[in-house]
Amino acid sequence: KNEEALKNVKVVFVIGGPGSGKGTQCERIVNKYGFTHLSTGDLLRAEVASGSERGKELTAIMEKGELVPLDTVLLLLKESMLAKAADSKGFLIDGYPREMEQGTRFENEVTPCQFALYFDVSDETMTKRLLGRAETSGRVDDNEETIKKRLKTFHDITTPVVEYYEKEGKLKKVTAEQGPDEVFTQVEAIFDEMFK
Ligand code: B4P
Repeated sequence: KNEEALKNVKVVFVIGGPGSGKGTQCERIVNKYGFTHLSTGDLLRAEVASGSERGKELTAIMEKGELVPLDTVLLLLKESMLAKAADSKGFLIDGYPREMEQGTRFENEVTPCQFALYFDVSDETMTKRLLGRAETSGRVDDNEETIKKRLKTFHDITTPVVEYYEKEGKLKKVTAEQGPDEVFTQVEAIFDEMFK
């Protein structure tokens, strides 16, 4: 029954390295196009903040810049989608899929994505942004050492996901080096085209 409720929802995956601007752009997409934003990073941090036993394990993984186990992420994601499905016109799934199996499992068990939005940025720019955010974020993973590991995880494990959706003809790439306004102009062109 649960699966039924999610079968016809529209889903856009949002992929990009750490600090590529996913969260920032998703906020703007929600304001203009009315999608429901679900960030797997935010869901995991909420789980940590709840103080649960599972949360403690998650902190240790995130501090190392590694990926949280697939089943944990997928379960959190499905739960929040179900809670919001009734009044959602579509979901922006931010920070997911980060590994091949996350994509295939989701598309088999929930629904295929409309497309994957990819924010392409240099390591140098991502590092600069994250170090900037580190001054105020209080996040366990916004420090130089963890940022290096997050970038490595991205290149080793997430790049094949990007290549997969490109091959499928479902990748929409945005060059995200410039400021939020310039990046959003590219995002708008994609959403206007896809959902006109
Ligand atoms: P996330 O929360 O997804 O963190 P992130 O990749 O750093 O992206 P975030 O959204 O925070 O940053 P953004 O680019 O928007 O993941 C954290 C950790 O959670 C992962 O390392 C992993 O351990 C775990 N995790 C999450 N999802 C998982 C999954 N699916 N499977 C397994 N594990 C998972 O912004 C960064 C900064 O840049 C901000 O300060 C922003 O203001 C600034 N900025 C953005 N755009 C800009 C622009 N155009 N110009 C200048 N600054 C900009």
